Amino acid sequence: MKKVLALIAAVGLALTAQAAVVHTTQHGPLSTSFDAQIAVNDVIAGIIGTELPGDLGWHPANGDPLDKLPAFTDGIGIRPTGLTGLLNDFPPVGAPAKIVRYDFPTVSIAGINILTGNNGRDGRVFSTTVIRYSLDGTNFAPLGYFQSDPSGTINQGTWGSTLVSIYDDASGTLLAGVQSLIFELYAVDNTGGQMRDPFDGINPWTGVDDGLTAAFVSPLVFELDVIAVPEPAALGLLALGVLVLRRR
Ligand SMILES: [Ca+2]
Ligand SMILES: [Ca+2]
Ligand SMILES: [Ca+2]
Repeated sequence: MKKVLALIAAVGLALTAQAAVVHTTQHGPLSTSFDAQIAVNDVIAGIIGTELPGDLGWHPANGDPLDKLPAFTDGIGIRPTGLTGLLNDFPPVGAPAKIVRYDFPTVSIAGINILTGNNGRDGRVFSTTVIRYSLDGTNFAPLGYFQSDPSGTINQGTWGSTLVSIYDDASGTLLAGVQSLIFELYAVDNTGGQMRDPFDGINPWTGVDDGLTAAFVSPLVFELDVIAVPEPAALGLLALGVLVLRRR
């Protein structure tokens, strides 16, 4: 019996290994273009994250408390201040500008969305994020490195927002049994509206040198959405709803 279980576990691991974590990027012309897609009842909705050692606080211009940690999970996009979620510039090369942790009751996650943007429609609309997850609240493993656009992409007046969606291309479950996430949010730009990775030389996540000096201008992070896998009960209701619709 133990051998069978071990075999099942091994097959499960093999299947998991084949599935790939991927991300897609959408851009909108306005800073508000994706407001209707912001999740309001997601896993971390309303949770105030914990800033971890190495966190660089906020851009000096970002002075409204509601534009800081609460903004990441308040279910709305850019606020009238125009400075919502603006991270600090000039992080050390290779280091994030902000490191924030979220803890929640154990859940399976279907996807993670990162919404950034700027009324100024410049390089601050991009995002680069490393996400780590924990099944026990203590030990963390990397989910991956997610750069919204290829290095060298230039935004000068075209895009006001960026929605990065992270999911598993072979499963409705991105992460099972998770109780903590860490978001490491990096600088993205060089003041010229040009997306760059946060490294000089080889990017340790991609293995590629983008040939550009490290980004030092940080994004405005409007929202972090962590979407749970629908509960079986909800799926049942959904199926029932489909049945009812079909009968009509
Ligand atoms: Ca928000
Ligand atoms: Ca949300
Ligand atoms: Ca570089």
